[in-house]
Amino acid sequence: MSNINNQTKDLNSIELVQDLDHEASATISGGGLDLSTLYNGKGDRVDDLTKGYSSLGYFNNKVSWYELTGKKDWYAYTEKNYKGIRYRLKAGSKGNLTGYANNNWESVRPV
Ligand SMILES: [Ca+2]
Repeated sequence: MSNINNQTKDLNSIELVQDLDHEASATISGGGLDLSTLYNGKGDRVDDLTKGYSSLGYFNNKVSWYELTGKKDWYAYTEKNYKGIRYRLKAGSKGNLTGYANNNWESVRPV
C-alpha cells in the first residue's frame, strides 16, 4: 500500500511526535532508537523511540541513518506491520543505511 496523499503523511507524522512526548520520561532512563532522513543524523529526525511502530508514518521509506542509545537490540523492517526484510540493530550501535535498507524501512520494534 502506498501513501494516499500529503495530508495523510502529515497526520502520521504528528501522531508519531505526540507519542514521543508521552514516552519522554521513560526515554531519559532507558534510551531508544533515533532515526533521520539523511546520513549522519541530519535531515528530518525523530529521537528516542521506546516502543514498536507498525508504520513509521512520515518516515516510511525515508530513513537513511539510525542510532540506538538504549540497552536493547531492535528490528527494522522494509514493510509496514513488521514485514519485508528484517534488520537487527545492535544496542549501542549507529550507522548510515546503504543498499536495499536505505530509504526502505517502514516499521521498527524492540527485539
Ligand atoms: Ca519499504
